[in-house]
Amino acid sequence: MAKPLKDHAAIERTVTSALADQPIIDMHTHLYPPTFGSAGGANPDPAGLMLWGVDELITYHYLVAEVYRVVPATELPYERFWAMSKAEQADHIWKHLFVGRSPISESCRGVLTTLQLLGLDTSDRSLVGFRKYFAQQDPSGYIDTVMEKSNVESITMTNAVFDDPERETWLTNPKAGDDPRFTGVLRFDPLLRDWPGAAGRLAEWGYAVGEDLSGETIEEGRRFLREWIDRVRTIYCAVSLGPEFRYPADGDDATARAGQKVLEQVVLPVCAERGLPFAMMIGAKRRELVNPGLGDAGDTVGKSDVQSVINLCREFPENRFFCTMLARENQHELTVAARKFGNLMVFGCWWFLNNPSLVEEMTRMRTELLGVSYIPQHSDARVLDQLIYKWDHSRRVIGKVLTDKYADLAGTGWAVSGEDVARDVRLLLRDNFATFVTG
Ligand code: FIX
Ligand code: ZN
Repeated sequence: MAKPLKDHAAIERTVTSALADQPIIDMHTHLYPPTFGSAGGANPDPAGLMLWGVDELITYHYLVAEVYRVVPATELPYERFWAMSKAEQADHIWKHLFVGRSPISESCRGVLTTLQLLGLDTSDRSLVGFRKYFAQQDPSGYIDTVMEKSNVESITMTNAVFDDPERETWLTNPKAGDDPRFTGVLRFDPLLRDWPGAAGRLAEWGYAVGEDLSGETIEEGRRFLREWIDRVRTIYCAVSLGPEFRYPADGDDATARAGQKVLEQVVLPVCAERGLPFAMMIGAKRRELVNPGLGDAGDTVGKSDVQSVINLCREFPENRFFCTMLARENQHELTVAARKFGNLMVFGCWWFLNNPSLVEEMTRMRTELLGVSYIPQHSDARVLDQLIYKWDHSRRVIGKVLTDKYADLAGTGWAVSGEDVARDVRLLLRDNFATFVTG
């Protein structure tokens, strides 16, 4: 019989080391291997999709939004900011969010956690030394450094097939995704959010589809998905859906009705046929409705409809669904929905929820309602180095919650052992995902 953990301090030590020692599968990022072009280091490719280094960290769209709160567009027009070099943008953000004010927001703190855990001197308020360090790094070797420091064993990409640079990379270099440290996820938002636009693109690409979904459209849509699932070697398929997403769709909205038909007759059948989960990330209100001048920073959050997720899980029992919602207000109802369906796996504290106060609230609630049968976090990293801070910060909060929960458990007289904790942490940080993906 394994030795039971006696007191709160022993439990805390055990939980902290179990989390630190557990390699993570990061199930949702926007990261890429060097085959997609490296935008950092000594010879940056400005068109490269592999973002890394201090200037990319500082110009992450979360910080762009925050700097525009202190230097408004009336003072610095968006077009002027976007015309700056990456280093000039970083200098502007560093001056106003780090030197001119304390960098205590989660996004600012994250930059400093990353630099600190890389062993750099974060008491230095100049960027010169940091830039010198990154200029000396080799992109591929640096990926190993970041994965080792964050203890991430596998990085899941977001391969958005309707984004031209992404699609062209795959078509010109079939080996683009061969880096064993990365796995592919086929992302196709327009298929469900804007079928008329998507149909036009597919037709350009040689698929005999029609906006009216007639003729061979359904079969050709399935061919498109199958071909890209194979090219990307995708481990699940994904979309981001707005807060207005409903299943079934609102009868008056022709585009939404078309999206529903594509979901029912193309996406879910192909996912089921290939045994792939379908991930729905719901609640992002895109920048066109908010503030397009901010670019990726221009999106916001809206409350979504959990009943639509319930309807899908019930009506498609042969499909497996990942789901995360962006609004704090949706979290309790979505977590309760996960108690009703074994084919629903809730995951992550997405985007505007990835802050210690909300990660703690969500992780406590999920653990109390679901035990260890959920996926507490994904990084959503867009800049490689962010893996270091996003996982350091998340491990700390998840550790706080698990320590309390195991202490409560020990209080019942149940013998909590280090082996039990390590097993549960392995489920939370890796095996719940790995098992759900293979089905
Ligand atoms: O749709 C998504 O995958 C979102 O995560 C992104 O669009 C968003 O910009 C982001 O990176 C949030 O963290
Ligand atoms: Zn994302």
